[in-house]
Amino acid sequence: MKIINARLRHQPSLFTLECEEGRFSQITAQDTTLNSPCDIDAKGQLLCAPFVEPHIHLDAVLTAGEPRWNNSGTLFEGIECWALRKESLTIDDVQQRVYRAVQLLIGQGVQHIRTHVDVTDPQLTALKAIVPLKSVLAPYIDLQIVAFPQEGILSFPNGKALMQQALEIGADVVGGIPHFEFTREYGVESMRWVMELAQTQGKLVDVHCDEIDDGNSRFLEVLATAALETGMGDRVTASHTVAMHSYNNAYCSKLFRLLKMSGINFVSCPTENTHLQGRFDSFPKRRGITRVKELRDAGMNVALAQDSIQDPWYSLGNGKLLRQVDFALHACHMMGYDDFKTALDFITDNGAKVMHMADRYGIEVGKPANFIILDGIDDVSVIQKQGDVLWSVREEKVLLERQPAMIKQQVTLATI
Ligand code: 17E
Ligand code: FE2
Repeated sequence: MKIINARLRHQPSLFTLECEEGRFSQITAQDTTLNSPCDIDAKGQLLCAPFVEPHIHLDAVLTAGEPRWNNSGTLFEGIECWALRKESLTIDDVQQRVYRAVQLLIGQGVQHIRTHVDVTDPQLTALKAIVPLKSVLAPYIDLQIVAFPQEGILSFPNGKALMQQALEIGADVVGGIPHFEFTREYGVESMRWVMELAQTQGKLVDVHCDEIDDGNSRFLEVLATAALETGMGDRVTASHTVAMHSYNNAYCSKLFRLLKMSGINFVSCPTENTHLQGRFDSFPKRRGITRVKELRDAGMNVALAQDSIQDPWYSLGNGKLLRQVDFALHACHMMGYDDFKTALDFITDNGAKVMHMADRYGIEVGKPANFIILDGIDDVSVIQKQGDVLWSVREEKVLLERQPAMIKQQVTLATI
């Protein structure tokens, strides 16, 4: 496969890319625009590595309102609604919804997905439905599965055994939810147990950590200390961490030293947590997003994610990660030109680091020929336009080609 007239991130010239046997074989700078035979003419648009969705709950997608709506908009009512919906899960129900959601994600340029799957279900139905999809969907996406104990590990009957069983069935990552355990002591113990399990089984860790507007929810320090002391480091991810929004600055300053030493990754879900958090506030209402800008500026790895597509926690969502970037830039005060220049990192390279697949990810000779072409010439213009994904290609196979929307008629105010 040959692609001409592509722009690459942070490069001034146009490039020709050649692929063989599913991998990039040559990447060469062009002096001028070419008009030669090719498979894809990128027409000067930005070619970059596919988008990464490092945190979504595929087991719950497209269940909003079933069997009832979340009226308060809190995380806790979401968990109640989901507990009701969980009772009627079947393998087919889960798989059909996953296919529909993954179709949406592919349509928005995503090729790498980490999904949390609730394992606080004695039957483990959702997990058993999703594990086989890893190989079924492999031609289109990479799928990583987190064993996620939605209702707790120590606070749910047989919680530990269910987590262990989930790993045997095929989960890749160990999850946790310390802020939802009955007591602080259970939360701390769950973190110790999760880290030990992951270490002995050679798994990654991704914890829903401090997803609560309680400045006293301080499990992040427990997780980061364990990551540091076990050497698990960047194999560990702290998701949500929204209590950090409510920590006082002095505590946060001390905490950042530990976070940096630990090397852990962060995932923030900006639309989800702005919606779920602040629900017990009157005015002013907290935005409920972790300190994305401050973590990034301190040199830590932060990725953005959607969390939900139309589920008991969040009734909107359409697979579009660029929406998360736009939202985070606003809500986290990252509206400087330098912020825009690297904004796509949040949904590309940073997510790839979270998923521990950086060695198979990126536009480089020898790596899999996976890429997207966006409507825009660089990060700044893609963010400004909210540019569509025009192509998505995986190991030389075209997953998506989109024609930009065409305006049939419009008044002209100026001729530029
Ligand atoms: N479960 C949870 O604990 N938190 C969330 N944000 C979602 C599910 C979507
Ligand atoms: Fe989540």
